[in-house]
Amino acid sequence: MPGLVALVRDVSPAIGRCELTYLARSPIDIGRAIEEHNAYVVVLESLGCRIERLPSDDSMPDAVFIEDTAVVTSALGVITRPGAAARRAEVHAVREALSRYRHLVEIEAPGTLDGGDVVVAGRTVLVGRSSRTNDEGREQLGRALSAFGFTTRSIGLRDCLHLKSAVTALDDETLLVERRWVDVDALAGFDLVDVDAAESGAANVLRVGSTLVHPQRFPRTRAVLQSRGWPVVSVTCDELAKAEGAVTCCSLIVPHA
Ligand code: CIR
Repeated sequence: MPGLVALVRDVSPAIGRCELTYLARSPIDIGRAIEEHNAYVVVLESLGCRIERLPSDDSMPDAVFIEDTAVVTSALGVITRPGAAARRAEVHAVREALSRYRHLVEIEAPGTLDGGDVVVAGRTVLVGRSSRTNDEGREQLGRALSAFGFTTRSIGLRDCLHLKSAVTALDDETLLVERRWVDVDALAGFDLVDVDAAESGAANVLRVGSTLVHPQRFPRTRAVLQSRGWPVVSVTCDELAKAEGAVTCCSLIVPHA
């Protein structure tokens, strides 16, 4: 029977030195960050994922945000070249783990691409024009995936780190959006569900099968999703949010035969 693997990575003891773009640095309680991350992993397990947990160390402050190191589609895995030079060594362990489930290609210099900038919805791949992902990285991804029938669209962003801060897929036709942060005209053809206007940051939702994993601190947007029939499981990710992380960034969900 087809299953799901969730690749996750431990919280680094050096997470206090994480990359920051929009937030001022504030102290991260590592014990609480680890507890939150463990609880997130338990939720993924409860949704049917087999967990593969990679270690981290103090040379990789942002390693827990494993999403940025790869893009996983049904056809292919793409190992990224993260836009933050300090994060590039994170890809090695992920390459090794993912190679057991997918044929892999790599984004090569001078291309940069963060997995957080890539939303796969059906056969459409939305790629954010962020400070982490450049034209060359986007084009390399588009070329690799076009061979498998995927169409790539470039999406303009503002005021947020990654495309997935502003847009995630609820299903193959429907996107959850924070329209203040994204060029919605570029999302033509999709059904759009808006986050609650009081909840900036609530557009980052993780799909696991048909269930949505969403931060508990956004109850109004959760109510919107539930009123439209989506099952939602809430998780706490307040400490990792101080490192500009959210729910999608802490796993790579890999369907496998
Ligand atoms: C960074 O700036 O790279 C990390 N501190 C946060 C990355 C979050 N990644 C994601 O949302 N995909």
